[in-house]
Amino acid sequence: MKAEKGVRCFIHIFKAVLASGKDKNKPSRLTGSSDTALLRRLLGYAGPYRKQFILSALLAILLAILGPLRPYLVQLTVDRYIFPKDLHGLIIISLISLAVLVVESYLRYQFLYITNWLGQHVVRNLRMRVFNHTIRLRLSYFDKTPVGTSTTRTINDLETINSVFTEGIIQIIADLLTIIFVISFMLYSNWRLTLICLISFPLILYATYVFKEGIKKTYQSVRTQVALLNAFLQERITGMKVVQAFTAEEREYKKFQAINNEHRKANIRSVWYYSIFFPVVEIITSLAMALLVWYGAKDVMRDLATVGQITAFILYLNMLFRPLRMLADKFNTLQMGFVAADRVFHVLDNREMIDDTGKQEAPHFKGEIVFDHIWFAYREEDWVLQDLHLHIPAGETWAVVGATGAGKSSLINILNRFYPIQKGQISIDGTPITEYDLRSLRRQIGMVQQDVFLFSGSVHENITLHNEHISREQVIEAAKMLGAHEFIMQLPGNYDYQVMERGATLSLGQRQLISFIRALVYDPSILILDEATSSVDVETEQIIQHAVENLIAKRTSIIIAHRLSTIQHADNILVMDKGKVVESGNHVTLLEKDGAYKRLYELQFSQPAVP
Ligand code: DUT
Ligand code: MG
Repeated sequence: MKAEKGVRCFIHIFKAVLASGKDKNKPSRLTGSSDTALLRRLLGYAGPYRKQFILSALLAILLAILGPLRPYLVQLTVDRYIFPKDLHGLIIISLISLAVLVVESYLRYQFLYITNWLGQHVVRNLRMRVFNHTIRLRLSYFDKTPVGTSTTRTINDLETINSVFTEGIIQIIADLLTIIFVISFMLYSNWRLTLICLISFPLILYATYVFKEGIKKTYQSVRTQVALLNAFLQERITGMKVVQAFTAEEREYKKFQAINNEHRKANIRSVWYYSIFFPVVEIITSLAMALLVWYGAKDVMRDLATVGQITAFILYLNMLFRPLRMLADKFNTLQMGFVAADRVFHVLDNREMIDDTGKQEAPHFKGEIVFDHIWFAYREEDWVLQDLHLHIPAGETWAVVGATGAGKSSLINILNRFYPIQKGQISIDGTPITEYDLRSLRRQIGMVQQDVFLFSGSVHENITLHNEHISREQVIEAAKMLGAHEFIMQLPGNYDYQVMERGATLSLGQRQLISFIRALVYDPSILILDEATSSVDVETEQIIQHAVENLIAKRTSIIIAHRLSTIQHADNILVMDKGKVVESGNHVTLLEKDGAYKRLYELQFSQPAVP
């Protein structure tokens, strides 16, 4: 409870400080939260480490007191021991000064270590939370969020938040306390000299303010430029084949050059602020010192000050101006931390979660699937499936054919709930799919997707997806069944062959085979194949065909195919067009119908020979 009080106290101080730094050009907040709300939320994440937080705050206070103590000791040394020529006392006070220095250094080490430790722990927790949240978001979130954005949120933005803890909050408090204590010590020693020193204070405050505002703007543009650079590079590297095939290197190079120029300009602007600010501060500090020595010397002559005090005040001046200079930087760090925190919280607050309220554990299905007047759109009212009504009896194999973009893949996207449907209901074995526990539902639906994705890692890991319950034997068995065992055995390292990112070191057909094995090892009760063999050669396709016949014999299956040869034995064939089923029946009845299916069939098989 004490910790909470302490935190509240800090927030209070901050409210005042931050309110003074508000400006109109602040980047718009995604969550609409104020700085204090963001800070409170961030500090909430430090909750488990409140001991460390309090300790670092205590250390900050101790250091703020110890700092000004040293110049004070110098003053005593000069006035009480050097001028009166007290050698014995001089040795003692030197030893005390040394002890203070050692203690201060040790405390500073502890302070730096703890604040960084704290920052790293908070950021680690927060990062895990962001990732955990991100992998639970609906696919529609990823459809509209660039990959780069999600990466930036979990990596760069969190790094920036780290600096709120390591260079932000506590350090600013420490600096403010240092300034307060230094001025108190100065006033206590000699108020006339103090006032002389503070004459230059408004000047330095103004310079700091100008610097802070300027650097903030340039920081923001640097960050924007970095993000642009990242996005550009990432996309070009992924699409390198297209760039090179269409000899677009020169044009891409020019574009890259333009972005780089902007990046350079933004950086140079921030460098400019630094290079002007530090000399200016240097000049003001020197002026303040000159004033101090000038008036101080006169005061010494009039016995209003001592030489020791002047020596101490020169040290005080440095102690006063250094934290001031740093404060400007730290406020920017804090501001950037808030901007980053705001973005990260925006992700965390995103409620586009997969609605996972189903409680019922999905059993090994018999496999009766009913699509009951389904209406579905990826984007509002832009119907991809319209009033779709299907009744697939348990154990049957249904095929779906139709033009590109007809909605075939969408049909299965909604079956395992990648996307929510707008109207109607889908049920399996008589229970709406929304009532099943999502994970158990998906485990029962084996799916070979149209676009195969492999992760970097071994072939084995790509098949099991790190599920330790699947043994190497099971994997090999499934691979043999699909006729993929031979090709895997020819890879260096066989099942431990390292697949590069996105499966770059394998052919498309080989990748399809691996994703096929992936679907099989889970022994699902419903099997869905979306163009699963579109890229393998005819011979391999026949082997798979044979395997598939065994597989589908004991479970409900939906097979999407462009090559009609693979689906002729299906119990029922649906011909889809523009989100609707336009024909349905088995191969023979559909041919008799002399409709869309017949036309497709003739196009593929009985093309008149080209003369
Ligand atoms: N669509 C989207 N967002 C997606 C996927 C598809 O808007 O994430 C649209 C594009 C298309 C329609 O839905 O107009 C149907 O796409 P689907 O992928 O279902 O088509 P398909 O029948 O599987 O086509 P293909 O044979 O090319 O795989
Ligand atoms: Mg498709």
